[in-house]
Amino acid sequence: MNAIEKILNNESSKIAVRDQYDSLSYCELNNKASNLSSKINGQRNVLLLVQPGVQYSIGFMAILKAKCAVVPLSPDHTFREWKYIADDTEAALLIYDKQNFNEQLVQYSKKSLCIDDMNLDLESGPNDQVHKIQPKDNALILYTSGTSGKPKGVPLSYQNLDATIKGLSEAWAWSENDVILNVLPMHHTHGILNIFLCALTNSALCEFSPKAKPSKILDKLRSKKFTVFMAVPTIYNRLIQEIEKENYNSNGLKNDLNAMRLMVSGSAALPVRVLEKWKRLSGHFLLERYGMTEIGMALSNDYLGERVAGSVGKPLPGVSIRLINEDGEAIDKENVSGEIQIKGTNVFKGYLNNPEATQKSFTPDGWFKSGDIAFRQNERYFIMGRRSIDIIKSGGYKISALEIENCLLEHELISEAAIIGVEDEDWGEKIVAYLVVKKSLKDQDLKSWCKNKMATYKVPKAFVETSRFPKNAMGKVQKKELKAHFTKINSVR
Ligand code: MLC
Ligand code: AMP
Repeated sequence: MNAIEKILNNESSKIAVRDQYDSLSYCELNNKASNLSSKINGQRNVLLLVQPGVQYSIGFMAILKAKCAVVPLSPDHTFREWKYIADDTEAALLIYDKQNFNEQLVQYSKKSLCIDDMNLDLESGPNDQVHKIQPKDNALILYTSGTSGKPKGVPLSYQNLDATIKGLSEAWAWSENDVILNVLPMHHTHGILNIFLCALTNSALCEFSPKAKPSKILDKLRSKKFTVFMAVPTIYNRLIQEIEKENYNSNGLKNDLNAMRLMVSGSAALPVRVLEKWKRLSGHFLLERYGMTEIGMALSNDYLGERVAGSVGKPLPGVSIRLINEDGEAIDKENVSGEIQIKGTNVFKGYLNNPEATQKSFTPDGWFKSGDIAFRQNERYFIMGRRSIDIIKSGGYKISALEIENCLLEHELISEAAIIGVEDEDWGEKIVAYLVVKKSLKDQDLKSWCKNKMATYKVPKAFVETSRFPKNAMGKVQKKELKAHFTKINSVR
């Protein structure tokens, strides 16, 4: 049975999802989702703008039960960003909650439903017959930043989701006894696929605690109620800082955390320094894995076997990986770096409405080109960086330099803009804007201006004004030089 089919047909009285307000069993979740789905029928792609939690879970499953694709929107985005996705997916319906009510978006949407206003407690759902899926149908459309500026829609079929969920379930030994704490946003792969859908496929319990502060996460983890936790490196780094600040007793902490069977890090490179500190403080050797919106998960350290610091491990079940050199040839030797390319049922078919980007992203023989550079040692992969300087990973979010540059150029006083990602202990990479301006601008004014146009996590953390950019003979901005310049001016300060 397909993983999602398993969730949609689970009638058990075991608790499936919990948040600070409510909890639902699998049976209750499916009944409510069935009731809501009867209001959705006939739409194709449905926008879901609901706070991570129980209501989000109902909305998500209802959309699938109505045989539509879920298009999750981030509560942190601006109307402009939502509108882009609404237009690109030609979504005919928006499901939102009161907390995220946005008049402009509701007015813009052809049809909208406020999930909080609906009575979903009918005796049984109108659709509560056995729910069947078509493996090749799209279940989910996620948006990811690209090198070309505008975010790209990534349609994921039931088959794609099933491949990653089953691969992770086997590799990480998921079971119905698992209880996972979910602190991640619910519009990206890590939160949706690795946490939410893996937990529910395995009849486990997923507890949502969105945007929890490090102290709250630590309290929860120490409660001994959870068996699995997954986060991005920034979150582990902040937990370490909290432990050090509060002077936790290390033995006590280790004891409190020994109910956890698995702690995973992913979405960005985990610095070995963070891995080692976390191991010393918590007793857990973080399991690092590698994935991407377009492919779900591809590589993982062993759950039971040896985990290697700095490595993202070996291919997950059903995933084929190869490294390709600059001449497009497969590398068969160890310790030689090349681009990671991926094949498998987990890999999506192509970007939404974007055949050109799709064609560029696959080789003629069907391998997906990740743009990430790695080498292999003792059959394990080590990520070295990305092919494009214009793709930045900050706190686990992928951010396109070009998207921010294009936006900054709309400012009447900015004549040129170059965005770079500079190494940062907290964010992994921090966004910095270099600007050529017609008149000097205050950082605070620029930040406020940006916040009207883009999610705050995309807003540059620093602005540097300059009279001209270093460019090569072709007129291309030399971003490596800007990075070196930023490092230099900050080491002097
Ligand atoms: C928040 N801010 C960020 C940011 N997150 N800035 C840069 N990068 C980020 N990631 C902004 C805030 O809006 C705020 O702006 C300021 O920085 C300080 O915020 P904060 O309170 O310190 O941040 P917080 O809200 O606690 O969020 C930090 C975080 C969050 C790490 C919890 O960024 C997060 O949840 N990241 C996970 C992203 C994720 O799930 N990625 C998976 C992608 S899937 P201001 O101006 O208001 O002060 C994928 C595939 C795979 O990658 O392999 O998994
Ligand atoms: P996204 O497009 O948001 O899904 O991000 C996918 C990208 O995150 C990958 O292409 C990598 O660059 C990066 N990534 C994910 N996991 C890791 C990891 N463990 N180490 C380094 N980079 C990672």
